Amino acid sequence: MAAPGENLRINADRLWDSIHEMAKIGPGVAGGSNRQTVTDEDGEGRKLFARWCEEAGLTMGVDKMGTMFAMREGTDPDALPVYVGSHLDTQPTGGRYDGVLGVLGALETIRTLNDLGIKTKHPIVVTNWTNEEGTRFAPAMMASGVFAGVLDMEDVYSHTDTKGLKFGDELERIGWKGEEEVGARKMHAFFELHIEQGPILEAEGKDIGVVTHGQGLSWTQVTITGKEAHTGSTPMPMRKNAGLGMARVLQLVDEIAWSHKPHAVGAAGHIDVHPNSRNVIPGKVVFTVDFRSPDLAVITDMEQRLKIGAKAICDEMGLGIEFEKVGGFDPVTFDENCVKAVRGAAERLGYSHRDIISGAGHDACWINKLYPTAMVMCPCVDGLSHNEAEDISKEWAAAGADVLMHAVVETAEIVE
Ligand code: HGY
Ligand code: MN
Ligand code: MN
Repeated sequence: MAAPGENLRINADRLWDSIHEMAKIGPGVAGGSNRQTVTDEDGEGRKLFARWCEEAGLTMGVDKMGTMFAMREGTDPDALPVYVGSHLDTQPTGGRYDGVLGVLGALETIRTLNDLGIKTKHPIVVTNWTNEEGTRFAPAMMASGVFAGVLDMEDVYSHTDTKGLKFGDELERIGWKGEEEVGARKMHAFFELHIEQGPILEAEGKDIGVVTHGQGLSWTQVTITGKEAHTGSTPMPMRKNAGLGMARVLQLVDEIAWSHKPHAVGAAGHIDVHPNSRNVIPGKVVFTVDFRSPDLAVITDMEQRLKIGAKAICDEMGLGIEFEKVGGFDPVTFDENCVKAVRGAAERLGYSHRDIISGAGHDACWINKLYPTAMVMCPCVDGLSHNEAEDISKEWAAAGADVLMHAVVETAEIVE
């Protein structure tokens, strides 16, 4: 397949303006974003994205998980489309670029092809996957997981947020539950642009990450039960302190992850304490342990040691403990040809680059199970993400979107 020439570049100002226009919807309190999945803010962001797609002449389809597919026709209607995109939902204290750069970078490809009147054999479909973050409703990468056949739609429809609202009801309430069967669409390939969310590219002065692999993820929800009692009048030997049990288990989580250095990581980001009252000893705590590694055997070892060690801690303290697997996927190896298209694009465009393993999970990790898939990464300041101070430069955004466009256009085959 002929690669486009090095002068084919996106419009960096237009991309940058679109990202910051989107950031006005569901703003965080500190300059980032709080556009959590299937909230009214998510609905507003979807409306803006849909308007931009219409202005770019794209045909919109929405599936039963609310994922948005905006298609630019190819010259060969029988050719499977090249899909390209990411997610518009954010963390509660998220940044402006996580996911958004990938969706709007994909849209910028279309806008640039339209400007130049470039046609491709394969259609190109810009995609906004529903609920990539998994923060309001677990698990992460929910819609792409249903699309890939690894999650059950009726089951995830019933998943609730901390207020007891159901995902399926909320998707319907914001008016974005589509008609299309999830997974019915067939792809020629899928590409995703994403900020690195780690420190490597910036530290090494690289413009582009050529993502060859993605590390695996395991989410185990742990429930520890003790006994509510007065924090003042209950003698220490009589306490059944679920909060203390959790503290000792979290120390164990840290030790387990460190035992597999340098790549494995472990922490708990979600913690609910009951009744969470200043003068009541916690009777119940619910928290999610997030383990990750590029090596599946390491993930399995960490899960097993968590269960054995946490059970021993709770037995010794007279506490109850339950475990529930609430999310996870195996380490990912992306498609060689798609990775080559990304690497070749970075070289052709003169961007410094290095191969990299994705530390975070992405929709591409699930789609890679079905179709040839690869990712492009750009640096982010101090490697910071899932924080309102998340930041990138316009130049990094443009480099990433240039490489994304070249990989997509080469794979979609330019028609002279
Ligand atoms: O959890 C993840 O890795 C992704 O940011 N949802
Ligand atoms: Mn993301
Ligand atoms: Mn994220």
